[in-house]
Amino acid sequence: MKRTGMLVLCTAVLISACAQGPAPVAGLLSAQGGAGKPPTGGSTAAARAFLPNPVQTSGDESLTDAKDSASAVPGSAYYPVTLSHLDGSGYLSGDYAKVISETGTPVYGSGPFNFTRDQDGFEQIMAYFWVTEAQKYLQALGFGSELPGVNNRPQQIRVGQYGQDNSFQTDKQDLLRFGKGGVDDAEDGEVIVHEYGHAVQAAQVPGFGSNLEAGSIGEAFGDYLALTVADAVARANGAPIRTPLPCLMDWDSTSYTTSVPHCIRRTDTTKHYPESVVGEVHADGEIWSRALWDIRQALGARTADRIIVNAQFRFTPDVSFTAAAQATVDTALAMYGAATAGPVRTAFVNRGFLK
Ligand SMILES: [Ca+2]
Ligand SMILES: [Ca+2]
Ligand SMILES: [Ca+2]
Ligand SMILES: [Zn+2]
Repeated sequence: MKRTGMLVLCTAVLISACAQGPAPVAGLLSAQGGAGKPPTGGSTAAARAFLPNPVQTSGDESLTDAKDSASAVPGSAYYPVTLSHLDGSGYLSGDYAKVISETGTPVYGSGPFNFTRDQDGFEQIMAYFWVTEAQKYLQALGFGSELPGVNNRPQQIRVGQYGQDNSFQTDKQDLLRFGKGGVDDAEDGEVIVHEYGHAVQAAQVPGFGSNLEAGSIGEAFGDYLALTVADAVARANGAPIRTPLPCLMDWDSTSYTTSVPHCIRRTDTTKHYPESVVGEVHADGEIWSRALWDIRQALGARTADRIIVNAQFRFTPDVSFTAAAQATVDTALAMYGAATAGPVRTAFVNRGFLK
């Protein structure tokens, strides 16, 4: 998904999670493919992960990367989880996620995988876990059964080979890449799910995000999906939520933000269209994500998320804010009727997208 020049904005250190980046290296080689170890046959494995990150679960905004040291994060930040939908090869390859290359030795075996953050395997586990959980969340909403599927196939992932503080998705090769700048990007589940959000949209609308407004909707949806998936997964696994839910990437952003709480962006700003537009997709995305947040507050996560994701099938690659807002209202009306469409419309009117 190569966008026009004005939208390739993923170089600044502040833009840790991004839709775009340089074209990936050609010729994907699976590290697993040539390893030749025997299959383990297991479809699940025990592991430890951040849910979604150590700042959100501890509430400790003073945590810092300390050069990827294990001692920078307390052991209580690691939660026991179950990796699922593995293909039995013994590698991090399964129905919805496939780690195709990585820094260090590919994770292999039947588990338990109890890595710490200084070990390369930790980010591999995080990427596999969070991508798989995000797809499972979408399926639990009905996508792939009652509703059309959204990216319900093995999502290829590269972990830790991109040296900048940036992660991105490209639909050209259906690939997510996670960088290692500052806090390793794949140590924050909200970074991982944000990038997966781009893959979801690209699967729904090939080439999505070809202009400023559609690109902004893309960044907003990535943030929103990160928030709602992380909320559900944290609750399901007994992890506390000690930072504001609208605060994204609490851990990754400790590397490049000074104010507390550390957030790369938020979904509860007062930005308003058109006067808040600055012409940058991440910044302008905060206008859209506030509308999504308000829909969630009004309708609850499940109903809101079903509407928000289902509406995206109606988007075009260059959809405008106004057209996307109207499509979302129309989707709510078709799925649930006027009483539910009303609050959806109100959320977009309050942001200036609809009159
Ligand atoms: Ca690390
Ligand atoms: Ca980072
Ligand atoms: Ca967060
Ligand atoms: Zn992005």
